[in-house]
Amino acid sequence: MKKKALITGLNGMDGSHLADFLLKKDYEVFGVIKNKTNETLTNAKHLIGKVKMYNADLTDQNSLFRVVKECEPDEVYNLASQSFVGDSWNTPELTSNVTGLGVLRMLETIRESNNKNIKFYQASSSEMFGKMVENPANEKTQFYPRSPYGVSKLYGHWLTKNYRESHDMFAVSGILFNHESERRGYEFVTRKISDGVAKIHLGIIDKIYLGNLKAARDWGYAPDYVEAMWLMLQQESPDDFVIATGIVKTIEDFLDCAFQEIGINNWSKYVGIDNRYMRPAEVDVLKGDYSKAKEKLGWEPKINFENLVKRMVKNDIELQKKIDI
Ligand code: F7E
Repeated sequence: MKKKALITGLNGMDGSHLADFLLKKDYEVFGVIKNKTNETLTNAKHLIGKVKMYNADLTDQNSLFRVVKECEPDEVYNLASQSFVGDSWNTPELTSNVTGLGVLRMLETIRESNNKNIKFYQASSSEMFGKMVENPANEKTQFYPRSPYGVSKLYGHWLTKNYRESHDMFAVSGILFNHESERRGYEFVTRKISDGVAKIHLGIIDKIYLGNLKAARDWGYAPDYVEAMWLMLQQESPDDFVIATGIVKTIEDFLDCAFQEIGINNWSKYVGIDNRYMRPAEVDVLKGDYSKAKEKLGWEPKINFENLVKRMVKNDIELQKKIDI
C-alpha cells in the first residue's frame, strides 16, 4: 500500500516542492489549500490530477478534522502559514491565528483522530532566533524572535514539542533557515530582486525599490530543504533539526550576483531605497549550524547561493519573455 501524506499550504513554494518530492517517492499525496479556485492555484497548478486538493483553512478546526478523517494520512506536513514577516506587523492577530494557533488546531486534529501513529512535521523557522544570541544557531540556541511572525512560529514550535512530550506523538519541528526557489512569492526580497532584474534586462522597468540592503541571511534552495522535512519523519524517534547552509550573504551580495547574470557589475543606479520596506525591528543576520542534520539525517544542501540566484534570474527572464508574447 502507498504511504499517504497530507500537506497544508500545498500551493506555497515549499508545499508544491514537497508534493513533487513525495510523488516521486510514490506517496499518495493530499493537500490543503486556502480559498482554492483555478485563479488562486499558482504553484500547485501542475499538481491537478496528481494530488487530491481540499479547500480547508488552518483557522477552521472542523475543516481540518474533515480532511484528516477523509484522507487518513500516515504523515502530515504543516507548511501553511502567514509567512511574510513584513506583513506580520500589519496583521499580528491574523498571523498569530494562522501561524501560531493553526499549529494547535492541526495537532488537536491529529490527537483526536483514530490513527495514533500519524507523524507530524511542523515548519518552524529561523525567524525564531531573530536577534541571534549565538552565531551560528543550532537546536540548543536560545530563541529571540523579532516580529509577530517569529513569536507565532515560536508558539507552534513549543507546542509541537509539548504534544510530543505530553501525548507521545511523533511530532517534529524543522527549523529551516531562509530557502528560496523559482516558485518564491514576489513579496520576498529574493524574488523581488530576480523579477526586477529580469524586467530591467528586458527594458520593462528601470529601477527596483528595496529596504535594508545590509540584512544578511543564510539562503538555501527550497527543493533541497523539502527532502530534509521528509527525512525527519523517517527517523526512529522524533527530534528537531536546524536546516541551513552555514553561509551568510547580504541583500547587496544577492544584488551583485543577480545583476551579474544580466552583465551589470555596478547596480547602484538600478536600485533605490524606499523606507516603506524597512522593518520596525530588523533581524540583521541569520546563520545556521546544520551539523546535527548532517550527522543524523545524512542531509546536506546541494545548490549553493550563486547557483540559486542564477536559477531565479534565468527563470524570471523566461517568464517575462512568455508574458511579453
Ligand atoms: O526578507 C530585507 C528584509 O521578506 C529578507 C520567510 O520565508 O525567511 C523568510 O523571511 C530580508 C529582511 O524574508 C526588502 O528587511 C530589504 O531582512 O525575503 P524576506 P525573511 O523576512 O527573512 C524566514 C526564515 C521565514 O520563515 C519567512 O517565512 O530582506 N529586505 N529590502 C527586504 N525584504 C522584502 N521582503 N522586501 C524588500 O524590499
